[in-house]
Amino acid sequence: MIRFAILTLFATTASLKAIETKGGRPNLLENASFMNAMSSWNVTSHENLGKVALDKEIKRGDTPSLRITNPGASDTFCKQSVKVKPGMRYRFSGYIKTKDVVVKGGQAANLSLDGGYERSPSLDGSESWKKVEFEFDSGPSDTVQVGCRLGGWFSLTTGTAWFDDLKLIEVGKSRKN
Ligand SMILES: [Ca+2]
Repeated sequence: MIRFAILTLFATTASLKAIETKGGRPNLLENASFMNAMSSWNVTSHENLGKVALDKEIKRGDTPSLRITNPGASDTFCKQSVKVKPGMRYRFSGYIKTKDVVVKGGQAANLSLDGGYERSPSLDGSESWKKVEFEFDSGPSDTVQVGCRLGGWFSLTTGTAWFDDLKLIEVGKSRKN
């Protein structure tokens, strides 16, 4: 009975993965649409001001979205560690919706690569779902951290942003080589 349960769980996980990778290159992110709550995602927030939660009402598709709220000016980053190949180029895309986002500096709601300034276009104000994306090079790294961000380096932001249906794919060799 236990063995059957484990096999069933495995089969379910495998089929969810298949859905996420449907249509083109494999999505390197785990739990990219927040179907498994906060599994694989970790939160950092400047002065611990940000609040991160799943939203079952405002979402894309059947699974919840991720909601980040900065009640005070903060940089809140919900990110995941992903194994990559050195010297390759990657594209990170996803959907963002905003409400009352006010920037105290450069960056509003965006998708970000940790450890620098590489990020998607950022959205402020109150906007409906919009797709954003950017490409980056892995350089010498074999692991990167990417994720959903309200704020940025030296950029503190207030308001609420929702994130959903994220995708990280390999697009080819780095153009920097
Ligand atoms: Ca979702």
